[in-house]
Amino acid sequence: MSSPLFPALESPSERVALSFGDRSLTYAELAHAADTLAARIADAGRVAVWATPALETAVAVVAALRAGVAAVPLNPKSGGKELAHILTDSAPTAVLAAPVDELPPPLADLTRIDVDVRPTATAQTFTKDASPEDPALVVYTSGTTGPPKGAVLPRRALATTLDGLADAWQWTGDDVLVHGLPLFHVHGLVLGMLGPLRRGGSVRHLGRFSTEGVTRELNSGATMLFGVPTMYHRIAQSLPEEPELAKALSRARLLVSGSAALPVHDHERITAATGRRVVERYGMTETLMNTSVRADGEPRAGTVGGPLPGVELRLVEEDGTPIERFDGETVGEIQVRGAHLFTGYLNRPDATEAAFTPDGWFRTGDMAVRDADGYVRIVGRKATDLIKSGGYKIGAGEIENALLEHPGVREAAVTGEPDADLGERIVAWIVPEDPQSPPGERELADHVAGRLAPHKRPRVVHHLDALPRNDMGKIMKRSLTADPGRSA
Ligand code: MCA
Ligand code: AMP
Repeated sequence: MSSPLFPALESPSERVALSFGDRSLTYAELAHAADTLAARIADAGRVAVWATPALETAVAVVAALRAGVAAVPLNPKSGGKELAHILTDSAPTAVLAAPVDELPPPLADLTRIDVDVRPTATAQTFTKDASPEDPALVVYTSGTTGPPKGAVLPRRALATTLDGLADAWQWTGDDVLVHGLPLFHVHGLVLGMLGPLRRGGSVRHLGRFSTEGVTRELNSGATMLFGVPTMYHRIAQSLPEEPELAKALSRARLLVSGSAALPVHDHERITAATGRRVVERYGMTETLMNTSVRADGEPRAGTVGGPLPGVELRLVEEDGTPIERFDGETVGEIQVRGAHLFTGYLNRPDATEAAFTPDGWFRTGDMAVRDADGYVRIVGRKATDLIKSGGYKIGAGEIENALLEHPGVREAAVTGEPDADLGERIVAWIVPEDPQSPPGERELADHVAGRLAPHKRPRVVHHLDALPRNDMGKIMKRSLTADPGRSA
């Protein structure tokens, strides 16, 4: 029999496993709730999970994993178009949701299973002998063009990445993690929720991120904080006015940032106010975690540390030749190999094949250099059409397609520009159908937010007479730069 993903659920204790505000579950309660649900969904094939930041989401995902059934976490703020795509593509047999959740129309045709976090039925243990290669999760992630693709993450990838992080961070069952990350992406769900459960530790979810919540939890026993750079930026901004926040952070055993680069200025402000250094790790939906600065290693702002246990990492030239130099200046694409990788994109053998080299290395598209000691510094991305905003990866093409569906839009191009809070903000360049009454910024933002998701909405809209194109008719995005004279 393969080893269980959550050893602490095999002989569950009265220790608190999860809490969301004043709602919490011990390991014994979690085992009871998850196994009762697991028995119900054991033959479901694949289930969707309405991934609100609530106990029910955690119970639903743990139940699916116990039942050996793949779970597809859904962003509850997904717009109709995005949701319809994910449902058609992943074809779940049921959706798991909290009894209080109202589900939007695209989910109406699906069998709904309410998640009961305190079932009255007699406790029963449910374990299925799932294989390490069986899919555990299907997580949707944006590419440069087209709708999001479902990355199929097998059980061994989850186990490999969480055990690699445990090694790098000396992460144990004594740790209490606090975070306010969404539960429909790898960062919040795999690292932030399944991570503590695999260690037999605790997680306290803030519901939504706030510096007050971070202060409260770190001052009352939490030992670790996970966040995206936008959250650490907001912490750095708040430190001068919130002395309690500085005290709380200085108590933490480990502060971890990921999903995008944390600017050195924010690293420095946090260290100056708290004496603590934020540790960065680097990952991707398809690869889970690749590198991290170790808890006992030298923290160096601007680097993401070295490869985690079990991860092979190389930099390659444009033509695929591996770069052997560790000189801190030769830039190459990061490629990775190992048991932490996904198995492929659901229903997209073409995209899966393109993502790997013939000898099995995954092409991340991230460009980096390596220092003499192997620390990786990410310096950019191959594709300019991928935008990282608030830690979310957003494809320009997906937003352009949504904008083109607005009747007032004739042509559209989307770019990212630097933003102190979000890292990058989404900028839309629009040629209106009627230059006399172009659609406004708010109208276009609502249009995109309603179809895709609010984090994909443009934050700035520029109106143009025509998009700059080269002789081949291709839009020259690099020449789209803010010119106050033509701003909407
Ligand atoms: C605003 N809102 C709207 C509209 N405008 N709703 C509908 N229509 C509109 N036009 C709502 C938003 O939904 C949001 O609601 C609120 O108004 C504020 O919006 P926004 O400014 O976008 O949010 P924010 O508060 O600034 O969010 C910042 C954030 C967020 C909290 C940092 O970006 C975030 O949670 N980021 C985490 C991303 C993440 O986990 N990425 C991991 C993927 P409400 O406040 O109710 O939501 S990467 C990954 O997994 C890899 C493996 C890795 O390495 O980690
Ligand atoms: P996603 O596809 O949403 O999982 O995002 C993965 C991408 O986030 C990676 O390919 C990187 O570009 C970026 N990323 C994640 N962690 C970091 C980090 N610590 N520093 C810089 N970029 C990061």
